[in-house]
Amino acid sequence: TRNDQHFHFSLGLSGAGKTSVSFELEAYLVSRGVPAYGLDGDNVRKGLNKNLGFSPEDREENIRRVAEVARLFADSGVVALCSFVSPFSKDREMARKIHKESDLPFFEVFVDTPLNVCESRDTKGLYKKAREGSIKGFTGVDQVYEKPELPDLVVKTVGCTVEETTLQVVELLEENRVI
Ligand code: GGZ
Ligand code: DAT
Repeated sequence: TRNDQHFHFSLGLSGAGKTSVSFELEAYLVSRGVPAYGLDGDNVRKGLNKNLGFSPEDREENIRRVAEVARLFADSGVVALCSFVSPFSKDREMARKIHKESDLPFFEVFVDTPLNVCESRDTKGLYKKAREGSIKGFTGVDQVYEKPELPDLVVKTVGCTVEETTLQVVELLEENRVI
């Protein structure tokens, strides 16, 4: 059916919890027989997008390619769960447009974790490097993060577990009869 063709886009700062939630959601969907696959910086930027960095232009191209790949996944019946910082509103609009033009459901989920929390998690030690100046153009430190104005869902990660946050996304998909 067309119902299992959809695209889920979660965005937020580095360390916000996008990948944790996406992977938990992937496991949840797959255990219920819904084919799903998580795309994120770790599996996309090392291969398909290895020629791209973090300038605004490269981030735009990163998101454009991810959206096109997600569209192909959706076409094949696999739910694409994409977790990218995607700091620029116009790039998120482009990803939405790519899906709307193919009549594919698109859900933008903002993982709204405050910068100071992301920085205290510093899961990969990148904030420390950005503060020291050894990484330039780091989102939230010396490059802008444009907060989503009208996401389909906003989830918090402070004071709740990965499972609890993921359930909020599951509810969004249920409300929209995707699952
Ligand atoms: C932001 C960076 C940067 C810079 C490396 N700015 O915690 P992470 O490690 O896994 O998430 C970040 C990831 C961001 O890649 P995306 O493809 O999601 O970015 S975008 O959507 O903006 O194209 C972080 C790491 O890569 N990283 N340098 N300068 N994040
Ligand atoms: P991102 O992909 O946004 O860079 P991540 O998933 O790699 O973030 O790291 C998020 C960290 O936060 C990870 O160590 C798990 C932790 N965390 C704590 N509570 C969370 C929640 N409710 N949802 C997601 N992550 C949470």
